This record gives sequence, C-alpha cells and structure tokens, in this order.
Amino acid sequence: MSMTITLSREDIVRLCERVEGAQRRAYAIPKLTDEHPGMTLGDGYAVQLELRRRLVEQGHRQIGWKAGLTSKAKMLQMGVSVPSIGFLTDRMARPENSAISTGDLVHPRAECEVAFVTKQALVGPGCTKEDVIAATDYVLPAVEIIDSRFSGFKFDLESVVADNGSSARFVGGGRARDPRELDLRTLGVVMEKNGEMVAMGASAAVLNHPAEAVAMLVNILAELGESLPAGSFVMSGGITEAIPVKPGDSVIARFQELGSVSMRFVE
Ligand code: OOG
Ligand code: MG
Repeated sequence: MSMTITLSREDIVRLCERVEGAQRRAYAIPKLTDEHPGMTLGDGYAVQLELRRRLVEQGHRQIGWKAGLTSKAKMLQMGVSVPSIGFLTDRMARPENSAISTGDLVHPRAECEVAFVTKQALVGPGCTKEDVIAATDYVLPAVEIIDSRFSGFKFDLESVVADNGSSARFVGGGRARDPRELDLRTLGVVMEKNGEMVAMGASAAVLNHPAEAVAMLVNILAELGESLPAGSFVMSGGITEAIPVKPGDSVIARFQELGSVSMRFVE
C-alpha cells in the first residue's frame, strides 16, 4: 500500500472543507476523484487526518478507529476490494436502545460488527491477530450506522477514505466478553429490521477472523505514522452488507455468545 501524497496542502484543506461541510449539513457531494482522478490513497488519508485535526480542534474526542470493507459482502456491495480505516469520536456514539435521528444524515445504513476494546497499545508494522487478542480487554457486539457523503452511496477507495470511511454513528451493546474464551471466527449474527430478518452472517466473513481486521488497521496506522493506544474502541468491519434505515425503522442485531444490540430511527 502506498501512502504517497500528491495533492497540494491547499487542495487537501479544500477537499477536507468540502467533506466536513457535507458531514455537518448532511448533503451529498460528488466523489472527490471526479475532480481529482489522480488522487492517491495517501491523499485520501491526508484529507481524513486533516478532518480529524479540525474536529479535535472543535472539541470532539477521538475514542478509537474502525476498519471498513473487510468482508466479501461489503466489498461486493460497495465495489471496493481494499480495506480502509477511519477514526471514531465521542460524538458518533449512541446509547443502546436509543432513538437515533436521521435528519442529520444523508442516507444512513446499518451493519453488524464485532468491536474490540484494548488494554495495551498496539504498534505496527507486523501486528498479528495474536497480538490483537493478547492486547484486547474485551469484545462486544456493535452496529455501525454508516453514511457516505457521496451521491448515491457510490465511491472509490480514495474518496471513501477521505470521507472517514463513511463513519457517522455507532452503538455498542450486548455482553462484554473475553476474546480468549470465544471462538471469534464462528460467531453467528442475525440482523432484524422491523421484526424481519434482513441480513445474517458469521464473524469469519471479516478477513477470516475479526482480530485480523484489527491487526490490518494497526498496520495501516503504522504507515500513517500512528499506533493504537490502550483503551481504544475498535470496530472490525461489517460482517454482512449494510441495510438502509429510515425514520420509523427499528433494528436489532442478535449475536451468538455476545447478546444483542438494538436501536430505532426517528426524523
Ligand atoms: C465504507 C465503510 C465500510 C465497513 O464496516 O465495511 C465499513 C462504506 O461501506 O460506506 O464501515
Ligand atoms: Mg462498518
């Protein structure tokens, strides 16, 4: 993976302002590569890190990271076959069983993920899934509500990375479990929307083992000159495809061994 930056500082700031405006006011914009076809993955991460810098300056607190596009279902749905990472802040967290407003989102979708909370720092390159399991305090079930700021939810890797991996909201719940007491490959999950099953899968869909996605994330962080501090909350990526949600919908993700996570959506 090459993290070469080709855009000027001015272009990075301008693209960041465009993404930030679309996130804040919930409107769709054309994908960034329409204007900058030569944009690289390194440029995408430069825009993402500029966005993080601005949000932190505005008082948002980073609580962790997310891996994205780590399962076949997600790669096929989005047409992008390289995993990505994005940052998570305190403002994106929503309590379990709460009403989540959609008025401040463009076209939200919900997806089931296994989340990790770390107790030791993880540093790449060369981070392995064994390192991740050893550094994990507990795992818990989570639902991520993603919201691409790009028209039609259509993008390429460079654009989605600049848009912070479509991060918008997330809900953790269920039971916190010690990953050393579970087989993290074989956890089944069923997602229901308004009482009907809409998606199902098993955790091995995520790079064979969700801890593998966290290791990949740590190794991407190393390429960006960063590491994963102890106490981080990390989402390992959607197991199934993401399901569109609108006001009036209620969603419940039922995980084997980990319990369930529910929420409803309002205007
Ligand atoms: C990109 C974000 C992917 C996941 O879990 O795969 C993601 C997108 O699909 O909009 O969060
Ligand atoms: Mg996700």
